[in-house]
Amino acid sequence: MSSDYSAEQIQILEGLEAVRKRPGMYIGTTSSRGLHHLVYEIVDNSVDESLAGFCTTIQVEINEDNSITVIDDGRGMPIDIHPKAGVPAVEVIFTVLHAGGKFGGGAYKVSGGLHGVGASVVNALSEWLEVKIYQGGKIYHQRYERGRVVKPLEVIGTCRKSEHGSTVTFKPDPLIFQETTEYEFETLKTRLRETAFLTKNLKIVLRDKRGEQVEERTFHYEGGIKEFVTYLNNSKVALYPEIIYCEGTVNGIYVEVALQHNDAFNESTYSYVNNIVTPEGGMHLTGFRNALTKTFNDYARKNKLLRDSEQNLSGDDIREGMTAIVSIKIGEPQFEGQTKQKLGNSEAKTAVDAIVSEQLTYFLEQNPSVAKLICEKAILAQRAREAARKARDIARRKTALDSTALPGKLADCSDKNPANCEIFIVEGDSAGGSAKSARSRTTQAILPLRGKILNVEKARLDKIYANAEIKAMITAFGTGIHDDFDISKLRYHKIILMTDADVDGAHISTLLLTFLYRFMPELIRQGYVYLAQPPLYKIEKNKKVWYAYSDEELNQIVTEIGRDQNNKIQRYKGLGEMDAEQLWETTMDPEKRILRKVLIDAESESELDLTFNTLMGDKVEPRREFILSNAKYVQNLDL
Ligand code: TSJ
Repeated sequence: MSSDYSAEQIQILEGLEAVRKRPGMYIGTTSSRGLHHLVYEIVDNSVDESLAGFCTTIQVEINEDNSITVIDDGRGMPIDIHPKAGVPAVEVIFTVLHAGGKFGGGAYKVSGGLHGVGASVVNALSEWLEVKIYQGGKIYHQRYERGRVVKPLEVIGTCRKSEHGSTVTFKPDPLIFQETTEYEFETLKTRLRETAFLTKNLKIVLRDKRGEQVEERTFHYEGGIKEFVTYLNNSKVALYPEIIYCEGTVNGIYVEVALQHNDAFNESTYSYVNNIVTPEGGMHLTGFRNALTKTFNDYARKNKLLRDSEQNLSGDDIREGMTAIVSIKIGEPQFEGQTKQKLGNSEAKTAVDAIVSEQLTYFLEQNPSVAKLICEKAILAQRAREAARKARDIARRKTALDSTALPGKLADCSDKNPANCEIFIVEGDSAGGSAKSARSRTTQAILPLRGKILNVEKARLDKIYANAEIKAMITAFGTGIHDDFDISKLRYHKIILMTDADVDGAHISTLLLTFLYRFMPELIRQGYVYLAQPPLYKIEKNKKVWYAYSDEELNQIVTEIGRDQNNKIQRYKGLGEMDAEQLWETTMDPEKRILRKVLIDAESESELDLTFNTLMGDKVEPRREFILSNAKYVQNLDL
């Protein structure tokens, strides 16, 4: 990182009015997510200071009024006068869009949020913002309102000469964040924990000062991403105790990789560039995968774990049950793809490949028992994959001969345009029957499933493909699966999971979501998956009927119609208690029903992955913890 930073490096590009006019362009959205983005944009600056080697602790405070204070013990933002602007550099950083060497070829920013826009955008979108700088025995202060300077930079006090750092407090503008200006402790906690994992030795403290008593969490991981892998594997049974770790710099690219296998079957690899998650991977991930496949095959052959007559292990075989973090730091990252989340720099591939190949080879030679465990697991995976392929081939040949390839239990709709069509996945044959008579036949298809569906977190591929309920869903959706998956063949643009509003129903929804998330994540990512919302209560009074979908709503209705003995209140325990007409009216009629869309927050996919294996994995203790803390992966949506 450059050390002779000066005000000159800051380029002036554009005014902040544009940011207030079109905030979405700069932070993506003004929803709760955008609100939280502001914090990350500020914190990222302190993380950069830590990466540069000058900052050890970052404190983030949620204040009583939902303003945020970020405190670091770095060098303190520069206060020298900017030669062109004639004002202190800190003022330029806060008032000029794109201020920062990032856009002028310097190195002011290394990490950065999804949009990498920085301090001036946060300032523009804040009702007010105050900065304090501790430097050379003095405390400097400046205040802004909606992006404009209201107080010039001035010295407001003294501090010890040895004291140094930057403190920023901002209050998000309610005129911009109209949906909500309330911060969620859990959301900040997840993100800051991830940041701490990715920045070895950096201590991050999160403090919520809103309640009666202050809630505080500290994240400080000396092991960095090694501890991240341990954390992600916490709800699983590790195949070996070691975390395999590779680290080094090639051509200015700093590479860090940590991995460990567990006894389950899913791969969980998360890749980062300059601390930003890259959900679509890119060159760094490709380099990692190439090195992994090559190194393990070389090792297995050399040590006769794989006979000459046997096929090479595939990348998928080696990555079965693997949890890995790939993190690189690169000077000028180039992001590609539709969402600009895929790393395009080909030199990153070379760098990761070189470091992992060399250090993994060494690790395997030093740890032959671990190497053997991984190779044996991969060989089993290879056999299961082969068996699954045969099963699929047979299934494919069958369907080719069979004229009605669709599953027998499916009551299909007549419209053939997927955009108009929906499929209800219904728990139980009896509810399936009601749904079949209730539905609108042109656009609504019904697929009843019998009882509990297979937990795909605990089963191998061959068993999964042999499962009748899963086969029925795959053929009904029409998309195929894994390598054959083709979203353009999807036969319904709404996949609606309809289960009882009780614990068993919730369990079945979770199993179904787990299957969809693991095997057809694109369906969720592209917003095709929904949860039906059946009513919890039916209220009858003087021949009039109301339905309530929550306890609050029940209360509200009863308050409105008056509390007396004429009220007949029925608690629905399952879909089966409703007749076809009621089911249509309350849960299926597109005009009246409530659907909840299932969403994956790309930025926190590691948390979601953890959610699924915590819920569906083997260990009981983490599962209970999860249910108590009850993370969210669905969003309410009226349709
Ligand atoms: F976002 C922000 F800009 F408002 C902000 C920046 C917020 C917070 C809480 C901290 C920071 C920040 C910036 N912390 N540390 C720094 N460091 C510098 O700006 C800095 C200081 C000195 C030098 C140098 O070369 O002497 C270079 C830099 C980048």
